[in-house]
Amino acid sequence: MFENLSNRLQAVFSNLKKTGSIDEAALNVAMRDIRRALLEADVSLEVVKSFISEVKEKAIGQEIIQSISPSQMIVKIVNDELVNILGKDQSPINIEAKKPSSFMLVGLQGSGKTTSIAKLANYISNKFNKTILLVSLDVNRPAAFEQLQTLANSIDIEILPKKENQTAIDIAKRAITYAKNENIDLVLFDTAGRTSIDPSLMTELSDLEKIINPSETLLTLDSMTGQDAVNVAKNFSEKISLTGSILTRVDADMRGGAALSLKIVTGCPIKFIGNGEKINDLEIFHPDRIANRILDMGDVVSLVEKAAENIDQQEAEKMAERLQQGQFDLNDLLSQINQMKKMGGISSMLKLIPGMKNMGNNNSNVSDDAIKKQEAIILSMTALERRKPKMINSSRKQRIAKGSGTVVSEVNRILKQHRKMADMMKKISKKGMSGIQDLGLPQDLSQIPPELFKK
Ligand SMILES: Nc1nc2c(ncn2[C@@H]2O[C@H](COP(=O)(O)OP(=O)(O)O)[C@@H](O)[C@H]2O)c(=O)[nH]1
Ligand SMILES: [Mg+2]
Repeated sequence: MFENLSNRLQAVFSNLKKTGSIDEAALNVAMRDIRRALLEADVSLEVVKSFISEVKEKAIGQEIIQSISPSQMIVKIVNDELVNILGKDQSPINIEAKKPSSFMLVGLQGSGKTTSIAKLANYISNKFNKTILLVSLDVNRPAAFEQLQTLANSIDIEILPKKENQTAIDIAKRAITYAKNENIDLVLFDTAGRTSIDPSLMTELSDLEKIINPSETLLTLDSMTGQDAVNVAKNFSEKISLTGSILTRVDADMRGGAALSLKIVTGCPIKFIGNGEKINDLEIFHPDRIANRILDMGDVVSLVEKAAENIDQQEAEKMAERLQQGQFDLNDLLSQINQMKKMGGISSMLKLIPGMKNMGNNNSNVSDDAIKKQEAIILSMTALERRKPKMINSSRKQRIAKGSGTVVSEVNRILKQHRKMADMMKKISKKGMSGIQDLGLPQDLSQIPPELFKK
């Protein structure tokens, strides 16, 4: 999978590298080539558009990091955006504690349901040591049961025996009762498919969903069908509550467009990929590893990550120096908020100030909403206001509140917080640590701006 895309993207980067410095024209050429490469990989147009605009925006707004070349920076941006559209984090499967827990596999005929059920059963029984029951609910297709039975035997996993003239609903009920009696951990239901999206199939599946109450409803999709797979996924996700998908036949798919489009178009994460016909040909879907496979530039990506960490460190040290000198204006508060976001809490920052190493506590949880608000408030101030907060009178406060979508009391709160922190910094810089006691403030410095630490 992804061979062509991979080659195309690498060509784009080697061209960029030759260009040396990257101006807007060079960036536009690169973006045009990336767009073409994605479209040729059969990535959905919607996804291509958002991909390009994200990458472009980030490339333009990017702070310059010395020691990193612009083309390396763009590799990193493209990498991050690939991870992003692939779904960011790996989505684990949800095997509930209750017994039995159930998974339902759905999808069109021939998409790989039965094969994937067996692969999944094999994976889960090996990895989680669970007792598993396989159930075939496909009563339409001749030999559907036998196909699953052969697979079940080959991996030594139990299958619910066949009973003539039962409907899918009857079988599902029988399976649940059986699993309860036999103390089975997990029941995997293989459902019937159709050659195309069909209302009667959807009705059957949603009836089954009610009876089975699955903790995972996984849609199998043939990745070779590209954008058709994405449309199928869209259709299914409108009718039943999917928890994820299994993309099959990626071993035969040269383009990879479905993988790159699915998450954004359907909102549903890819959980596994099937990369062959054999029982072990199932892979957990890791967006970062797949992105790495596509770009094949892992060394550049980690180089840029390291350099960015260094920059954060340098910024934090600069700030610590200012704090020590008792300078602390709203710009400092703003960059402190930013640092906190990156570094995970004020405690990690205070560690950089001599004598404060032990002041940090566990309060490193930063509420995103509170932080966003505080940021918005400070950003709505003029440069002068940020340097001289004292000049912020009530009409200015009103303007700032309006500009940041907050209310005056919230502006007041952050000004008060800033004053407290600035006072404290001044005391500390004059008197060292004993200054803290003088202020009657809690020893625990990280409690100073409480809004920042609400969970
Ligand atoms: N190459 C390859 N073939 C697969 C994969 N998954 C399923 N198949 C094949 O696709 C065909 C249909 O699969 P099946 O599980 O019967 O589909 P179902 O109708 O959805 O149950 C079978 O021949 C499988 O061997 C895969 O990941 N890679
Ligand atoms: Mg089948």
